[in-house]
Amino acid sequence: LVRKHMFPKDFPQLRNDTFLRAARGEETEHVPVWCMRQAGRYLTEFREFRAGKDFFETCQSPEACCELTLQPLRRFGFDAAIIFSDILVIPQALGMDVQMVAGKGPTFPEPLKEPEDLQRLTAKVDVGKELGYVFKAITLTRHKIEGKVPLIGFSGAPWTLMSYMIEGGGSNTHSKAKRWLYRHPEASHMLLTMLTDVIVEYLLGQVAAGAQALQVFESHAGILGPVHFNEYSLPYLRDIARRVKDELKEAGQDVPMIVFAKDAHYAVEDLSQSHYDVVGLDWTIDPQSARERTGGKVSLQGNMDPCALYAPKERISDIVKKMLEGFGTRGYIANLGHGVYPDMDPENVGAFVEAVHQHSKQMIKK
Ligand code: 1CP
Repeated sequence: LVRKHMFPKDFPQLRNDTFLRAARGEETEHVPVWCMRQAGRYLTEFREFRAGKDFFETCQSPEACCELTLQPLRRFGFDAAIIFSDILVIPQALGMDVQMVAGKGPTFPEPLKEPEDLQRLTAKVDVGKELGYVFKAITLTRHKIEGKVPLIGFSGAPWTLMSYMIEGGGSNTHSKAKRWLYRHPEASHMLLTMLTDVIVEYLLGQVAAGAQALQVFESHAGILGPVHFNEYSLPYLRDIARRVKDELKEAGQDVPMIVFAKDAHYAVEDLSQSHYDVVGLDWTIDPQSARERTGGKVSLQGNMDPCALYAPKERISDIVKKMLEGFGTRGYIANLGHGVYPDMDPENVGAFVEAVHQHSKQMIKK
């Protein structure tokens, strides 16, 4: 797929490859930093741009996605950008209706209820046709970013997408989706396999369009527990990385892949051996123990509590310093343990970015 779609697009030359080098475990002059949800409602310019527009229509406009991706880069010295989109574009590509309801979040009017409902899903998704708007957004953004920083593409992971498709939206217990795991294991694996096949093509299409790194979001890992994680999440995460990497290798490409399985601290060892270059961590795991448990085999990304950004700026600087000391400066990408909250003061996000750069430069010089 990459070979088929890859053609020279004359992208501007990359001027800051710190993030890519850290992902590969190479030396850097400072620790790179970006934030999950760095494009988001905490920015006034984001709220103004999004005002009155439908969320998924915004996702379908390459120009809008490009603008929203670039907004945080104009304010802060982030070392990477992540394409503005959403993980739920995949269920849409499979034929499901998803709406963004104000005050409620993403909503599926007709979620999957029983295994028979799998027949409603498109059996053979034409990824280029259904998700070509994301590829266009990536190509456009890669040009407009002018080589300032690398552009990250992303996808939701199979279990997380499955849980939305069955729950019909956000959930605390995920009990409807977990009911399938206990009651319909075969149908669950069938759905996870369908999703995996689409995700692999989707990620390869993003690279062909210009994505320079890929992150896979298993945001609902924590609800599973180790036994179910090993059966319903990890094999698919592994399969995605292996298939994407194999295909990229044949095309002579090497694009770092990040796996972020939120609240899956029990799985950190396994995740570090699942073909990803980087393991993203939430704040419930101690940096030093994460390093010890992953044995230097992968780079790590994370993991400051998003709420730590509510602290006064001097405190943020201290927290960042401790975090850097815990992870070390090599093979490390600073980030939050989850997305920036919508009520965050942008100045504190700026203080976080600056603290990472400042402290890490001093640590690396020594
Ligand atoms: O109107 C709005 O602006 C709504 C807020 C919003 C935004 C800014 C949503 C709705 N999605 C997004 C963009 C988005 N989503 C990005 C953009 C790039 C960036 O990070 O800057 C990304 C990477 C995502 C990925 C995403 N969407 C995840 C994985 C990351 C995570 O948060 O764990 C998940 C779980 C979603 C689903 C989703 N989309 C939006 C909301 C509010 C939710 C969560 C719903 C829930 O479970 O309650």
